[in-house]
Amino acid sequence: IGDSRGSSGTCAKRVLQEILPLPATCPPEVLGLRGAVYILYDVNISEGFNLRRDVYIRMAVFVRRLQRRRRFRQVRLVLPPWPRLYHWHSQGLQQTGLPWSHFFDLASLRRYAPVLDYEEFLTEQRLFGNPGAPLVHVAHAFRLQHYEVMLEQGIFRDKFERVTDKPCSEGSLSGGPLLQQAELRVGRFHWVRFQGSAGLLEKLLREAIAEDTAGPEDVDDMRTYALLSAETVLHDHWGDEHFWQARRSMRFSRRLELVAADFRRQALATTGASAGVQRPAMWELERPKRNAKGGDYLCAHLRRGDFVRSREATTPTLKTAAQQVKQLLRAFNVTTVFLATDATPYELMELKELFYRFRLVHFAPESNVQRRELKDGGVAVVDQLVCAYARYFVGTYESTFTYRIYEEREILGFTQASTFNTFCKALGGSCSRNAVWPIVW
Ligand code: GFB
Repeated sequence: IGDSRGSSGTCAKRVLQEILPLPATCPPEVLGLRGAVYILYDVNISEGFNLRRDVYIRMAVFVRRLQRRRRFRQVRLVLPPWPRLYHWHSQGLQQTGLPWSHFFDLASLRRYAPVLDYEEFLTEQRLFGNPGAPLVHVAHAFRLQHYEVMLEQGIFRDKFERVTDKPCSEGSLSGGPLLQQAELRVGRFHWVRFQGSAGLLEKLLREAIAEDTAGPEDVDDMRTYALLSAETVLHDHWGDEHFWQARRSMRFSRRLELVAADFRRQALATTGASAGVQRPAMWELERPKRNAKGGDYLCAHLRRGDFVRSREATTPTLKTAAQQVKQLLRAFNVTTVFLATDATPYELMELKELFYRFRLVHFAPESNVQRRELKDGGVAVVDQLVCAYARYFVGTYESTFTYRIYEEREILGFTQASTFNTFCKALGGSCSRNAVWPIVW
């Protein structure tokens, strides 16, 4: 922020101390926000937590690259508050509009890409965008949608096309306020057919900026854009080192890590050291390795819920899943299985009976206070973090929840054979397997 002498320094110090209102002499350049471009994004409401994590990576890799361009040196990716997701069933919990800091270590994310939690964005807007204004102006909102026909003469081309472009009267959109945030007001709204990777978004943004910028003096203004249905955008290069850097930077929040570590120690007698997992304090210090051993337990991620109906052909019954796990327990000469699942309490009881003679461990918050603190999303993260340290892991076919556990174990240094395993519909017979996407350093 510079030195603390003079009016700018004083002003910066006051911002840091969060003393409001700011003096009129505190311009955006004090915090290096001149010409800042804020990118808001959201994901179709029906998408689950773990696909949203993948969409984040697409956006983070894009924004990190964009930052290298002169015009976008001050770009910031605004993390969309988590809406109440379809899979978060528990009643009586406040599960709407959760910040990313609830789940992730923002300092770690920020060492990869310039991201802001939504509240941080609002603070910057209120301090420097239009101080005192209750509403935040979003210059353009783009709702992305797929082309009806993807291939042109058999070829997939990166392209986009604005279908409609209209001013938003009173800034409102059909279907409610942008990102469910009442203070956002949209200048122009566009439907955009979009096909291609995140890099193509730069062109879309440049076009919008060029339309908004009346003259060179405008270039320093702060501007905000929104990309809606961002899941339409593809990775620039899926699974390359940039993907993995962004993925490694997605460390979970310290609080969730601690809950998982306590549980692993108490219920499964496993610590990082006993599992042969050394995790540096910062993701940047991680190095390739394949020597993690894992705790004295296997982990099974058994996806139930909507999968039982919508993926009946590939999702095992409770009985056939239990048969497969018991076979693994015998093969590894291990007696404990940790079960991560979205099964109903009734299904869980049935599973416990099926594991008669073995030890079945399942994580549940130890009190209502902890349940309120973690919420459904936090409980699911703890499940993932416990599976990440298991001797052997088996997951559900085509579940992104399972895929994120594969990735976590790749980062922690497990062998591929102990990680990339998939439940079969039944023991024996043909079996669809998940793809193997090993880590790239
Ligand atoms: O994460 P997710 O997108 O994975 O959605 P899929 C599944 C959600 O269900 C998780 C809960 O985010 C959790 O809230 N859940 C699933 C679990 N497994 C567990 C578990 O082991 N423990 C806990 N605590 N919670 C997608 C869906 O699911 O599959 C889409 O999001 C769609 O709606 C698609 O159905 C086919 O990839 O498994």
